[in-house]
Amino acid sequence: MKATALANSNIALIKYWGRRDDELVLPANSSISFTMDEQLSTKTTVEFANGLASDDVYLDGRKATEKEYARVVSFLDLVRAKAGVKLKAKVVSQNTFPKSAGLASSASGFAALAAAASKALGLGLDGKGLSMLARRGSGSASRSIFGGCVEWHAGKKKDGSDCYAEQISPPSKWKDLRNIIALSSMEEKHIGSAAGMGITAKTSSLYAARLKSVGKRLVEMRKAVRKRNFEAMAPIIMRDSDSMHATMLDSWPPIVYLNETSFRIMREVLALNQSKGKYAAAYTFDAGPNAHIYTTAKYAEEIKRMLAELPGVMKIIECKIGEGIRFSEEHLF
Ligand code: 2P0
Repeated sequence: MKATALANSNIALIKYWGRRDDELVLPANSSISFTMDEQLSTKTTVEFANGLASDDVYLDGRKATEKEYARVVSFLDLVRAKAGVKLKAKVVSQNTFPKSAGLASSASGFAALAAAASKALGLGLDGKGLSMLARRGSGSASRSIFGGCVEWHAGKKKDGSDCYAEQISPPSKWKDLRNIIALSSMEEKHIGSAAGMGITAKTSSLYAARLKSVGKRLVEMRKAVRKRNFEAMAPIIMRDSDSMHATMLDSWPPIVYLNETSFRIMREVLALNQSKGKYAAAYTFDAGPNAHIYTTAKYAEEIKRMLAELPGVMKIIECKIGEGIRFSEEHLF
């Protein structure tokens, strides 16, 4: 009753920020992302066994903190309930990148955990079922089940049965696309995503306007993805990130994830596009200050050189578009 799965992180083009149901993790709007390559991945081994008195959780070579442990155990409880078993589990998980560096480790983390735990208990879930399960651990994890370009449907039903992710374009169609990541902070975020989006939904007067405009951007983004038209995608990507961060700043107390380096990078990307006379690149930021610059292979070196010269940029990672979850026989214990 042991299984190992790998999942990669994903970076949204149309963001998820706000829920219609906290318990079931149902988002207020649909979102669209690209799954990253193996540089941003999590490998997780889960074993359910007789004789374990309690769950045992290790992350990146150390025992999980109390908070991490509680989150993993409540997720394992969901999987156990589905399988009708009471067995405790040992979980060992390894990230290829620093946790909480704003690189969406919970997306790859809960996607890998959902895949490994459900396989270990023989649940036999398909991609849709896995994305619905992963969603309960972390909303964005539902998208990391699949590779390429992925849409997570918000759905309308109260029970969440129409709320799942699916691939809308395979990674093979995006060989030329890059996400150049500029890390400008390794600190933990000052407020977690779940708490942050709750505050925004409750207090920001811009939030309702964002939900309205997201609907339009989703329609345009699906069309641009279908046509593989990066130039059409770029302004939508930037404006959706700006819209989300505006509602964060409009929250009370205000939520501010971006730092001086983030704003500097926004200006540099806009200037680059201006100088090329076209959309060569698009910035986007999650719940953290690190920049994700979507671009094509042609401009990757130029953008990396630009970033390397900026004060505050600590590390640059060039990611390609990656695959969804994989299973492995090379267990972590
Ligand atoms: C997204 N984010 O669509 C949005 C955009 C962040 C901004 O889903 O706090 O990585 O670890 O549960 O799951 C962030 O959510 O955050 C997220 P935690 P998670 O990707």
